[in-house]
Amino acid sequence: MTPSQFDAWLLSPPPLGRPLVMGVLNVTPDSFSDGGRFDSAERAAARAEEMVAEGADLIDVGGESTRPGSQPVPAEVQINRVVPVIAALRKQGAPVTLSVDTTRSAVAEAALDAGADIINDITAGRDDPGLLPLVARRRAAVILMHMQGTPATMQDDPRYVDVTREVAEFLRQRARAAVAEGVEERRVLLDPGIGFGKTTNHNLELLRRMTDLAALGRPVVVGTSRKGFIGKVTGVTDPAERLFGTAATVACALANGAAVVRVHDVGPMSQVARMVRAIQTGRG
Ligand code: HH2
Repeated sequence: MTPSQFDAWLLSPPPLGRPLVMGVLNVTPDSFSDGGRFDSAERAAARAEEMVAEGADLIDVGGESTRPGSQPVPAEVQINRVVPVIAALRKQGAPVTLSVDTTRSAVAEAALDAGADIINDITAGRDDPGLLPLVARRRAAVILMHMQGTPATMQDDPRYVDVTREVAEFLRQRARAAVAEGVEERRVLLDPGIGFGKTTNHNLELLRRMTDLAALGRPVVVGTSRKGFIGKVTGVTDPAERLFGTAATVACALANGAAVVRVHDVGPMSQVARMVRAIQTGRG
């Protein structure tokens, strides 16, 4: 999907339009499931091209692992990792919309300069006060994600009274904050942050009650791919082997109103997305 097609999609996301598949491209040495695989810009760009051929509408390029227990990566290091990949993809003219997974405005700005379209901020603009004003100035799109705590400590003892209600309320407030900073409302996407300060049961409940998040009126992005709670439920310890568990979560999220699924296994999950859509619309 080209950036202008994505812009048009923002005006009619699901349930009117089709759901999108976002491919994960971690240019990091230490990501939990694909760390170290794409350690040069050429290799990473080739993987992105492969994901587009497999059906990715969007590619999310990240230069910082945020797995439980991880530490922040300096902005210069993130820039050196993500900018060459974004620049290479733009030079090759890949028909894809590019997102950058960062909480730092310096990284976001360098990525936008290189041709990124979306800023994916797992702190929803809370880490760096310059991030939302930058998104507003550049008329970019932004993904605002919920997280309890920080990656270093978030899985220590996450607690909620009503996880879906609390996540929904947080996302509503952060969307309002983004708009107050000048971000156009139609360019705001929301994400419950599966696995970010949540137990297995919290994650399962969020998937079950996804309709409550879709009711916020903005496209909901969901990232369950290969995550630990799938291993807990299925007993599959190797993240790369969690394909079927991931497929179940993707189908469930989409059936319950999610608009974008963020996945590593783009080919299989594109099939899942197409199948769910066919069931929903009654058109094969
Ligand atoms: N999950 C991860 C990273 N970024 N962004 C959004 N919006 N939603 C998510 O669920 C999400 C995210 C973690 O997964 P991954 O990138 O595969 O691993 P790591 O953080 O170890 O690089």
